[in-house]
Amino acid sequence: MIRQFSQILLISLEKHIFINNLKYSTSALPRFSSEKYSIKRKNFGSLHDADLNYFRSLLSADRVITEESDVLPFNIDWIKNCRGQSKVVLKPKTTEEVSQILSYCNSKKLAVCPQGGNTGLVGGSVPVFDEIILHLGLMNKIISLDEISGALVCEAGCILENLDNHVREHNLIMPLDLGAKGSCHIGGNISTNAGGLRLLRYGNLHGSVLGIEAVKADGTIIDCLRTLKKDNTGYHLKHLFIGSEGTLGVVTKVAVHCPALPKAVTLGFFGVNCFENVLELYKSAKSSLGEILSAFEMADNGAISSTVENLKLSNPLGDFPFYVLIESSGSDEGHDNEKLNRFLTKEMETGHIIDGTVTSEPAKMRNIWNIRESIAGAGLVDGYVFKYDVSIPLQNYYDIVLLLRKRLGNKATRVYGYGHVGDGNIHINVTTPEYTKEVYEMLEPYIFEEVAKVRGSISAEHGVGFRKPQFIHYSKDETALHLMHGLKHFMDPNGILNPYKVLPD
Ligand code: FAD
Ligand code: 2HG
Ligand code: ZN
Repeated sequence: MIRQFSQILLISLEKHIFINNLKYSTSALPRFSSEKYSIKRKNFGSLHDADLNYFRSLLSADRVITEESDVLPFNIDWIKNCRGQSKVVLKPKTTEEVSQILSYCNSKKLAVCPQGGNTGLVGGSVPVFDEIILHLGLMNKIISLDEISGALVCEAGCILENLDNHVREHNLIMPLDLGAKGSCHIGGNISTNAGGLRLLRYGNLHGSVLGIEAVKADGTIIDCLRTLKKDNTGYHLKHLFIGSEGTLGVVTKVAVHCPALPKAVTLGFFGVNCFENVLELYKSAKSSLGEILSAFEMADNGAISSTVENLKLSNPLGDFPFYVLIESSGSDEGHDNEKLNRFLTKEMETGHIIDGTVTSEPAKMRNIWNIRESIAGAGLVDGYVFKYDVSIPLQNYYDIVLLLRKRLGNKATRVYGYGHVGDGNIHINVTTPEYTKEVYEMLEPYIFEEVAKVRGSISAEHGVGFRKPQFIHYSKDETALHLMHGLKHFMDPNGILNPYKVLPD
């Protein structure tokens, strides 16, 4: 029954405009991060003509970008919050070039900011002062794919969507998917330990990454590029580079395990009356769908409204306080549909689902995913967006949105929550016509204090970057921070790799 009904709803969805990968511009350039957040430049070397000449001799002139207008986009982050003052972008093509660049920079104490697709949401991908931008975009070769084991080996600058398209031709998929897939690099994904929409099913990158080649700050190439599932020979060094946001080394090649492409995928989008029912639905989806449950995402009314009002997407369902997106992926359509239909019938009877639409058609599924993935950019149309990405125990998951709405009152244009319920990860977006210190100070550290009260994490999947080092103690105790500082010092004694990021001074 739900299937017939969904056909009608999905016809109207087909008119949607795909907006993935579009950059949303605000009219004014952001202020320099160093001024906005009062940061003092550390004692690094400064770039001279002799340095540029060295880089030109190493890479050739066209891979040393110095024209101010060409460098500008590399200095500004995706949400137009952070802006660095770098004078040069270097575009290596090989690991050896990365090694030579770093060895040179280390000897001159020139600071370096590694950059992938520049879709990071915590300001980690752009410089703060005049760090040299090391852009990995030309290191984009696929090296090998083992169809039997599913091991993909490629360079760090490969775009995630290109990799996914490539492995799909061999009946495999990438173990991760995110709204930024058209721009983000696998090296950036690994460096941020990106989560995204498939984590519920395939786990995080600490499980999927089989091997890594990385270059240390002094230029040493660390070869941990194995494709083995099991390899307990000593310390698991690859994990140092997963999620360390370019502060411990530059990832140059990766080996990733790609699971089999599911033969039967079905996606449902549902209207739900209250957050308690979102949780009931999740509990029931886990037990009823079991191994075929591959995504369970939630968006509140404000999140979906922002895509409707700001991006002119049409919502196929009526107005609901909450929306849930459930995906099942399996290998036997008949068996999976039977399970799904039983689950949906039950959940409509219990009233956990009030309205919904279900489809297995690829184009229609893409349209539904598009609504979900567009939320990240929709808020930017309001002017400015403060973004928070936290893990909270599920029973407290949505409380923070209610608290913030009350606290901010009419100071915010919108306050909405959405995210990966299945992973206990909520994104809170607060939009305003422009950045103001007043709203900033109402949000921080308040939000982190609230998260710490329930022993949550102040950064679930986006990382710490430039924006959160001073708050990391809300989630990590002193002994852990001490060890992190020790590791950083050991790996990068001059501190040239992505300074001002991740660790507090
Ligand atoms: P960048 O933004 O360029 O860099 C991110 C960090 O990694 C920086 O600290 C940078 O210095 C470092 N870095 C990049 N490449 C390397 C390298 N080769 N070696 C060493 N360090 C490097 N994140 C999620 O986790 N889940 C999501 O669902 C999700 N959805 C998103 C949706 C949208 C629309 C956007 C804009 C972002 C989203 N993100 C999400 C955040 C972001 O896309 C991810 O963090 C992504 O993994 C960053 O990849 P990138 O190549 O753009 O890296
Ligand atoms: C998502 O899940 C991303 O859509 C982006 O992690 C979250 O922009 C955000 O707040
Ligand atoms: Zn997310």
